[in-house]
Amino acid sequence: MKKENESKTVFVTICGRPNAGKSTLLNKIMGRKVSIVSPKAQTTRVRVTGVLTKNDCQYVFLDTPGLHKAKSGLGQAMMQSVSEGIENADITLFVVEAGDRVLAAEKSIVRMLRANKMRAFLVINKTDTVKPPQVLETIAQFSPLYNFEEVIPVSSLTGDGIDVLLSELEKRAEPSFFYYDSTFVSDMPDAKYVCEVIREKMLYNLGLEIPHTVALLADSFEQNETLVKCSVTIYCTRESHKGIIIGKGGAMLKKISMQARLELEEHFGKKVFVECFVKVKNDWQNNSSMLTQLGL
Ligand SMILES: Nc1nc2c(ncn2[C@@H]2O[C@H](COP(=O)(O)OP(=O)(O)OP(=O)(O)O)[C@@H](O)[C@H]2O)c(=O)[nH]1
Ligand SMILES: [Mg+2]
Repeated sequence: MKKENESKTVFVTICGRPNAGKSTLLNKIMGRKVSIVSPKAQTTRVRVTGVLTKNDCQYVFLDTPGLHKAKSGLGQAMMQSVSEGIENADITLFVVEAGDRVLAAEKSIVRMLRANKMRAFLVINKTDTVKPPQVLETIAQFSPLYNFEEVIPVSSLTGDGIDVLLSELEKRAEPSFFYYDSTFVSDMPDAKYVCEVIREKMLYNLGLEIPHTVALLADSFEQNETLVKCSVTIYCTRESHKGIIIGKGGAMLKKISMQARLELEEHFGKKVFVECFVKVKNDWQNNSSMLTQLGL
């Protein structure tokens, strides 16, 4: 543990509209995957911490769910986690997609920032997808919304601008002891990470509705030097969804599990055996004990 006079820390919350690329940004900063990513909105459901220690600076990042109008207990808990994340940050990264226009989600974030007089950077993401004049247009759209301390264009795909972002954040770090060991990366338990990777594969393989109405919980998780064994229950809300998730002769579930297994073997550096069961649990999104079990 470093002494206070030689180390510094900055707490950074990443927020923005669904699909702005917040989790991709965190993964790029970390140089590894800590938070799942997909082209579908509302991929991230719970806050994910990523801790990066570079020399004498510890950056503690919090990835949050995309801001949207909550329609269920799940949505409300997700939105609550965004405002708590903002309240606890030294700096909030307000992530927008290059080429986007201001919508209700951005206005809500601005209200949260104002309410707490939070310091914030405007981060224009996905600069690889537009021409430079469009980046300027996006800055012109969003920068009047708040008194941003910095406006930083980045591409979370190519890594462009990430070094500038980190150096501006480092300038805001305060002298303190390290809150986490310098090798610490993420607070997500392994069993939860397995569920998240499976959910990510569901987001890629199933249509729009089903992945948003599933919840995954690990029933068991064991590992030794060479093998990870995990049993997971996928809760869905309708019998018809269960059939689609399992697929003809189990083909869909097999495909999802196989894709997850390959990625998890890379992640853990050992063989992975995942067993998935699908169960119907009506209206779990409004079941408080289920939400607690999911970490919300
Ligand atoms: N081309 C390009 N694509 C990006 C970039 N950043 C993210 N994406 C893509 O944008 C999509 C959404 O990325 P996520 O990181 O899941 O977005 P998010 O903001 O975390 O979304 P939620 O968790 O749903 O709020 C994915 O398909 C990413 O691959 C970028 O800089 N360039
Ligand atoms: Mg996300």
